[in-house]
Amino acid sequence: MNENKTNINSYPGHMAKARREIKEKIDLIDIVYEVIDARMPLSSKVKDIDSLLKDKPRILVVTKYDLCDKEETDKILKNYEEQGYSVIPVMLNQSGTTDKIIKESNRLLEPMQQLRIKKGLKPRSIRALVIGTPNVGKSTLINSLVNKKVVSTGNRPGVTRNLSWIRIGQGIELLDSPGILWPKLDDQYQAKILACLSSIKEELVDPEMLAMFVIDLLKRLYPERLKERYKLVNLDNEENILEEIAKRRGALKKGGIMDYDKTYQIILRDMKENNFGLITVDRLKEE
Ligand SMILES: Nc1nc2c(ncn2[C@@H]2O[C@H](COP(=O)(O)OP(=O)(O)OP(=O)(O)O)[C@@H](O)[C@H]2O)c(=O)[nH]1
Ligand SMILES: [Mg+2]
Repeated sequence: MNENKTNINSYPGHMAKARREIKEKIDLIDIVYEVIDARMPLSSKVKDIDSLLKDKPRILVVTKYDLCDKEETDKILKNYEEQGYSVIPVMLNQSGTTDKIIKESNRLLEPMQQLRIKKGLKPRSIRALVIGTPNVGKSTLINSLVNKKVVSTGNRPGVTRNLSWIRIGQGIELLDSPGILWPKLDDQYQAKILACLSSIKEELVDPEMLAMFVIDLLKRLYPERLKERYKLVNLDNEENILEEIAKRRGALKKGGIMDYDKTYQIILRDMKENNFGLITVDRLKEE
């Protein structure tokens, strides 16, 4: 357990187990669906998995595209494409957006099927592994591909606990996996981004630290949205910002004293529930 909550370090035992299981099963896999969240297309990408995934063909599935700032997200997706990734944005709150994934999988695996035909074998079902950080939408993606609720989902990290196979029609078998992080979250900026968009368990993070991080982030990237949400006149002083939010939202204790804890929770909830509008919190580094 993390003793110092202002320094986020979350690597529960089940994540190490998931990595081990993926390592054991990878040879059975034809293609990997690597899932990232469109609101944090850089931060939500699992680190250190290239060697784990060997040289399997991959599709970068970008979930929550309906929730992001498309202009900013598209810049990052273009960069991934330039690096050679096959990138497919999806809106899993709507139906029909995953058809492209099946088409692209068949296209990427055509050489494998051709090889089988040459050897006198029949083409076989494609086996796809779904992988990603916690809460990015891996299980929702599977339900959407299958077109019914076959695995549990929820807007919090750690919903899926085990690797499990799901057979769907359309010649594909899917392997759902629990969200994974990496042993040392040494990039604390990235850790905070993951935490404020629900990919790290709330209990592990200091609410004051994270709420102030959110204020700072929005001040930098979306100052107008921040002002608009809480009807703030200016963003000059953090203490004033907190006080204004507390007043507007009635986060006050007896005698009108400001309730800091409640104020932090309001800010964190607004972030998790997308109440600042369509936002993307990652930016490519300037050249
Ligand atoms: N609006 C919107 N919500 C989505 C989308 N994809 C996933 N979600 C929501 O994101 C939350 C997390 O989805 P899950 O499928 O449980 O995520 P997961 O990656 O399986 O999470 P773990 O199993 O906990 O690692 C749920 O509340 C989903 O409804 C999307 O494209 N758009
Ligand atoms: Mg899941």
